[in-house]
Amino acid sequence: MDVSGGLLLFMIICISCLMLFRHGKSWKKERQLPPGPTPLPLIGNLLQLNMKDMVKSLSMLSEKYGSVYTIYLGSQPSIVLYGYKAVKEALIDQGDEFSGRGEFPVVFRFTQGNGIAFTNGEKWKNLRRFALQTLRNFGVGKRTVEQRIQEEAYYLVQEFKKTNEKPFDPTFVMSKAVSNVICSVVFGNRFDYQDKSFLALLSLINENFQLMSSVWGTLYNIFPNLMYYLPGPHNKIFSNFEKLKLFVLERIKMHDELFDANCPRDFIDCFLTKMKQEEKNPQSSFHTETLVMTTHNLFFGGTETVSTTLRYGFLILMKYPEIQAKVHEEIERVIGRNRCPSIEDRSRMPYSDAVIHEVQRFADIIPMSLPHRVIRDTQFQGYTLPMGTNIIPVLTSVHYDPTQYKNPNVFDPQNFLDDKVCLKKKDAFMPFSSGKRICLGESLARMELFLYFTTILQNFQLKPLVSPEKIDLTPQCSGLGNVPRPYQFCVLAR
Ligand code: D3G
Repeated sequence: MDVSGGLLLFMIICISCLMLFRHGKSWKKERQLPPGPTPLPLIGNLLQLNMKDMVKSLSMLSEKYGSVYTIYLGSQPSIVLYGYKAVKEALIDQGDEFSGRGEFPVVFRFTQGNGIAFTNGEKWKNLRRFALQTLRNFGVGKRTVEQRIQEEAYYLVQEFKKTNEKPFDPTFVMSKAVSNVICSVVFGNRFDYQDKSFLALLSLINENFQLMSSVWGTLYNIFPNLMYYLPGPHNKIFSNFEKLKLFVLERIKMHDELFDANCPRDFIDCFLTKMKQEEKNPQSSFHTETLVMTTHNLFFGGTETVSTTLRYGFLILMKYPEIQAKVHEEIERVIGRNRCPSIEDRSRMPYSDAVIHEVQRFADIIPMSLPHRVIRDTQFQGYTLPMGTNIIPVLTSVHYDPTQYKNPNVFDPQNFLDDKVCLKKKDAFMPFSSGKRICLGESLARMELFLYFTTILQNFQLKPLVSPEKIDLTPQCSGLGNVPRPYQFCVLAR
């Protein structure tokens, strides 16, 4: 070995020792953390985790380490909560302590802590309070939005009819219908289904949900400092987010130009009003960056999760035609053919309601929630979790908890029906997560799911292109989301 080779080797040994020493120190500090697999310097528990299916790895680790354990994603510890009991005790019983948003680098690189879904502290509290109030003022959870969804469901039916019983992929027509509801509330208008630029935006959202659910999104979240410099599909996430941001910025500019304080048209106008009211407050949570990112979060979150659930739901109903037939029967009996479904019908349609709940449980669209963190030093199940520790509440482990559901791997609407065939509420049902970070669009999403499902099934029978046994319900990829495999189907007029 020559001198430079020796020097290089010496330096590598020094750096490795330094890292092991640093790791050892932080280990000591974290010695009160729950048990878990031994991490390696820098890569943490990478060797124990399958990037393609994190939930499966977390499930296997829970068999050895129990319902609360520590894993290292890179050099960062995260506490995994596995099973209904652990998730409930954290997110509900100790809801305040567990109310922080954990690290999510793939989104943070873009939002810089300014979007409502990915911010913390007073900023988050102020934005959340404001958003909930403003969404309510624009009719979310009320008749105004119900009518908006009914109108959109009508357009959706017209689009389905245009297919003339020929096969088609429902992805984008569904995201157009779903997105138009949040667009009406946030931007003040819906978009025409033929609008090419609207379709382009929805493609960006759809692609980002897929990329964030792929190995690349998962790797970025674990090794942001390395992935930042590496080429690969993950870089598309950021260019797509930038394009979405440009669109949002343009809409905000248009709102600013036509702004009339006496006549707020939508969420953006109300935010602009709030910005003007707090102009002199340097601590204000309401400024252009929080407006842009909050609008983006509502647009993204309000589009992709509901349309993915509906897309998964159609696939499930085609796999189980006897369940689809029972929904048809209930719609026929309760609503008939001469009027459109309304939210009032829901209480008289326990079977359809149970099917929708079961779709949400089974499809389990956001399997690990969005990451949480504890906002102060927290005692939990005999451990001390230092302030800021990341928390992974595994929602799959709630939805597939054998102590809560008889045969969790089987799709069965009876999970949500009692002996009297009434809807049975289950505590272990958290598709919107739970506690203080529960999805702020929950009531809007539930309305959309009910009205779109029932309106489509009132008008059509869903017919697969392959025999039901051949339909594969396992996700195409699983990360941030569980994304269903792409498919085409025919819709036959009833
Ligand atoms: C992702 C990126 C930007 N804004 C929102 C999201 C997101 C993912 C899942 C949900 O929101 C929950 N509705």
